[in-house]
Amino acid sequence: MVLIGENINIMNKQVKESIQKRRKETIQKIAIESERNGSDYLDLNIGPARKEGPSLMEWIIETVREVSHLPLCLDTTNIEALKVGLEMEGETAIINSIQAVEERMEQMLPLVKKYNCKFIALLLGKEGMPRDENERGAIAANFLAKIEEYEIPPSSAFFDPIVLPVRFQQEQVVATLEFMKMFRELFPDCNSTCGLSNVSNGALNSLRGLINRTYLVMLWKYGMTSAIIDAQDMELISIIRGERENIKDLIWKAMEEEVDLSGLSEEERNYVKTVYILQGKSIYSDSYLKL
Ligand code: THG
Repeated sequence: MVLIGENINIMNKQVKESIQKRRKETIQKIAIESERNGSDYLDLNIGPARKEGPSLMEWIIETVREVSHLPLCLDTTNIEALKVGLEMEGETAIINSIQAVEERMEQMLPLVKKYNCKFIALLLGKEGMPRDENERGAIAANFLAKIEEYEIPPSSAFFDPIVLPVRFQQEQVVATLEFMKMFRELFPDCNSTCGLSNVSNGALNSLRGLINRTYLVMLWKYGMTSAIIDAQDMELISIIRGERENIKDLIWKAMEEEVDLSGLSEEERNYVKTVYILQGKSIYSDSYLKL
């Protein structure tokens, strides 16, 4: 599983300030820590970057390159900024992301071709958010046809089925799982990824790590090949790296059958209860662990 550290993100207050004042320290600290914790890529999320997008992209890549050699995931909707990043990083970069809208695909797939880079194919079509797993499948099939039209290898695409918050859209969390269940069979040569932390947005801070970790292990069972994650969550990284096999096995088991909670540790019970929430078997509430 390819892990992309999400922490250099303009939505974070300190990162935003660091970018506005062009002060390298915060960003470099995050880059070093994300690499040390085991990230494979760093996501550089500079948002729409309407002002000075290209110079901002150049500055932030130079800033990160002074302290880390990890490959980069260029997270911006600003095409001019993206081009600067691709000139600097070439085929090691991942474009984050290309929306499944004709205009965006036709604008951006030639860049994938030119730089021979990878890209995230966001399953957000012209009608907006897909409603269920079948709409996700239809958008993905259409996207793959475009990719083939441009003679881009399907393995360069990381399909992102869009992860939404369980607190507000529990049925969509289930739909994304259902889509992933079909994915390997429908798109065997393609990669997949997601913005994992979206799933716990708005949930109690004390629950976020647990929800994120459980959901990623569930998506992993269905063959997800990558995720954009909180690189400060060492527990998440150690589970994915195979250092907590008991937790992984328990989550995979709870996905298939009713697990007897008596005799489990509190940590294990919490993982099992979270599986049932993310499968839609129990309804989410902030106090679900206490029920
Ligand atoms: N798919 C793709 N790219 C993405 C996303 C996606 N990039 C951005 C985002 N979604 C993934 N990255 C993050 C980064 C941070 C958080 C969530 C997703 C996050 N941050 C904290 C919070 O909101 O509480 C802190 C930020 C703040 O201070 O507000 O949750 O889905 N392809």
